[in-house]
Amino acid sequence: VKVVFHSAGLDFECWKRLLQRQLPEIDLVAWPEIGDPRGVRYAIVWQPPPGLLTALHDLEVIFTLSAGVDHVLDQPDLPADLQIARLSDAGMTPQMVEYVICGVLHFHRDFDVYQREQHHRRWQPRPVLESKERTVGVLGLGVIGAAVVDSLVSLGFRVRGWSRSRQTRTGVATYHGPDGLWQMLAACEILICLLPLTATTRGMLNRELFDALPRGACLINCGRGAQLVETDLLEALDTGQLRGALLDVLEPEPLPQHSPLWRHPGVRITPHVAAQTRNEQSVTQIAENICRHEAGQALLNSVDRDLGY
Ligand code: NDP
Ligand code: OXD
Repeated sequence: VKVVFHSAGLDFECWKRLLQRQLPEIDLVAWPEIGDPRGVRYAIVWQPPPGLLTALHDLEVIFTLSAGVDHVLDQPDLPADLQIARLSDAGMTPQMVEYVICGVLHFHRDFDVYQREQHHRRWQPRPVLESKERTVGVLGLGVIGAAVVDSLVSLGFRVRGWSRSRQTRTGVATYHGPDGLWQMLAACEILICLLPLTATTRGMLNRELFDALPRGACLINCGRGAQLVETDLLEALDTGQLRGALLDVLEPEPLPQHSPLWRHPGVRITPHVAAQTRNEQSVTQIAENICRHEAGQALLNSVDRDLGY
């Protein structure tokens, strides 16, 4: 069974070794040196390059090397009947928990304020709020969002969470659907986005949403850059409606040199590193799914193309 692989950032030889250890009959080939494309039924990709989808006529399943699948669904030449399976967790969840907790504590304990004070050689202690006096909201209660809200609850924060369908989590006030969003936002002093990029979530971190937060709220975006309207963020920071933003995902990536976000005092940026997939766990999920597909069984973590995630 020939499987095409494309990822700019991952070690192909390592992937080949790990996949063949689990499925010796797999011939993993790196795009574009794939030889005859006929009969290739599987591709494993992060950001498919132009031409890949049209060259592989016999493709049945595309496995993304990521939790988010926007980079595949955005492809104009994506065949309507192609199945897509994503990675779920794949070692990312504990990393995202660390990242978000780091960001929440950064704002909760005023590190952003003291960084600016230090710059001006000012010594100005502020009262320390207890975590139970702080409301944190999480957009997205999926595999990653659920673990994040649990960890915030364990630190004592007042936690609110939002999803598309109704979800319940111990210690979390949950909201769902468009109406639920506006109810939830009113109290969120720190808002974290862990949503997939879909037609509905694109551009939703915008002025209207920022205005629905308490004045001086903070934003942490770990979903996708295209969920954020950059000009609205800059305006909200400049008027003080938002106090600060920590952005791990940007649009486009890498962030262009001329972007005002690089130098804005209210913005901290990391280069899409909140959570990285672990090779062993990713290979195991994909190998299992190949076996399931070969046996005529439904794929795990398959993407609902209508919902976009
Ligand atoms: P899941 O599919 O498990 O969870 C998605 C969550 O978003 C679900 O709770 C879902 O609701 C909710 N959701 C989707 N659409 C809407 C909507 N229109 N309105 C309200 N809620 C919505 O995904 P993961 O938790 O695995 O990953 C989430 C995203 O995090 C990825 O798509 C990716 O963009 C991003 N990510 C970023 C990383 C980074 O390093 N920065 C690393 C990994 C992921 P419901 O529960 O009802 O289905
Ligand atoms: C992902 C990501 O979606 O790394 O897996 O952003």
